[in-house]
Amino acid sequence: MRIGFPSRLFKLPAIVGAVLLALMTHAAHGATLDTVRQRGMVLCGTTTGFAGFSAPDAKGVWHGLDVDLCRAVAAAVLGDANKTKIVPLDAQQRFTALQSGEIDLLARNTTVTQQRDTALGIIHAGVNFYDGQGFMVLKSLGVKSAKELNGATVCLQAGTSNENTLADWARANRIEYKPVVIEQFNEVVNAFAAGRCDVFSTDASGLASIRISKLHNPDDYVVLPEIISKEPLGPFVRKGDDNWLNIVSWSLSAMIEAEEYGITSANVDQLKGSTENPNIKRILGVTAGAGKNMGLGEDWAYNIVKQVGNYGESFERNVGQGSPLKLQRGLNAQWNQGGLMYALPIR
Ligand SMILES: N[C@@H](CCC(=O)N[C@@H](CS)C(=O)NCC(=O)O)C(=O)O
Repeated sequence: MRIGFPSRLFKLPAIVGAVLLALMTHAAHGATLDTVRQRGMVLCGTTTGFAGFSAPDAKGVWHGLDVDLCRAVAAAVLGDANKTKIVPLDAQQRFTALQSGEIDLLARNTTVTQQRDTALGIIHAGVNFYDGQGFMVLKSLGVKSAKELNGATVCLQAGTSNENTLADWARANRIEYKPVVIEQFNEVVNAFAAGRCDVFSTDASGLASIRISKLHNPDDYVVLPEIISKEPLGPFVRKGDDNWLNIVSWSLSAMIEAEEYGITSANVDQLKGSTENPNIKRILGVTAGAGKNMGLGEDWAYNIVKQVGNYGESFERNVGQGSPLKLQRGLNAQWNQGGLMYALPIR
C-alpha cells in the first residue's frame, strides 16, 4: 500500500502550474501580432546609427538594409511601411530590449550564433546579410596582413561577438594583442580615429561603413584582406510566438524571393494584373492562402515589394552600388547567381 498523496493528485498542481505558465507566456509574448495591430506601429530595434544598415538622414528619417526589414514587416502587418518606430540600441542593450518587450523585432546587424539562439529567450528569423569579421588599419602603418598584427592595440565595441571571435582567432594564430573595448559606438570610432588603437575589428560591412561615413579621411585607412569568421546577420524575435517568427522570417523571404522572380517595386502592379506565373501569383496574393495562414491580408508581400522593394533593390540602395559603401553582392547574391540568398518558397 502506498502512503501519502496518490501520485495522480500529487501531479495535479504541477500540471496546473505548467498550464498557467504556458498561458502567462502566451499573454506576455504570444500575441505580438495583436499588440502591433492595436498599437498601429512596429517597434523595431536598430543600431544607434550605422550607415548602410540603420542610420538617420539629415531630416531624422531612418534608412538602411535593416530599417528596410522593419519597414517590410510594417507593410506586411499594417499595410504601411511608414508605421515603423525605430528604437536605437547599442550592442549591450539590444537583447534586453527584445526580451523585455520594448521592441517587437531586433534588426541590428546581429550575428546569429547558437548561444544567442538558445540561451537568451530569443530566436533568429532568417539572415539578411552574410558577413565576416575583418580588420581596418591606418595605411601609414604599412601593415598588409592580419598576421602582422602581433602586439597591436585593437578597438572593439563592447557586447559584440567581435570580442570573442578575435580572441579565438588570435589564440589559434599565436597573436598577442591588447583589446580596447568601448561601449558606445561613436566613442569606439573616436578612439580609433584619435590613434588610441592601431586596429578596428568588426564585421567587414561595418568596417566599410565606418571608413566611409565616420572617418574624416577614408583614404588614409585600409581594410586588411583576412576575414576571420562567419557573421550571418539577421533579425531576431522573442521565443514563444511562432506566428510572429513566421511573419518576420517570411517577410524577409518575400523580399528575397521577389528578387529571384524579377518582381520589383516598379513592376509589381503590372505583374499583379497580368502574370501567369503561379509562383508570382502566390507571392502577390492573386492566388490566396499565404497571408491568411499568418493572420495577415493576402496583399502582405505585395505591400512589401510595392513600398519597400525586393532584396536586391534594398541591397543596392543601402549598401550596394547606389550607396556610398558600394559593397559587392558577393555572398549576398542570389543562390542562382553564386551567392547564398536562397529564399524558402512561398507556396
Ligand atoms: N555582428 C556583431 C557586431 C554587431 C555590432 O554591434 N557592430 C557595431 C559596429 S562596431 C555596431 O553596429 N555598432 C552600432 C551601435 O552600437 O549603434 C554582433 O552581432 O555582435
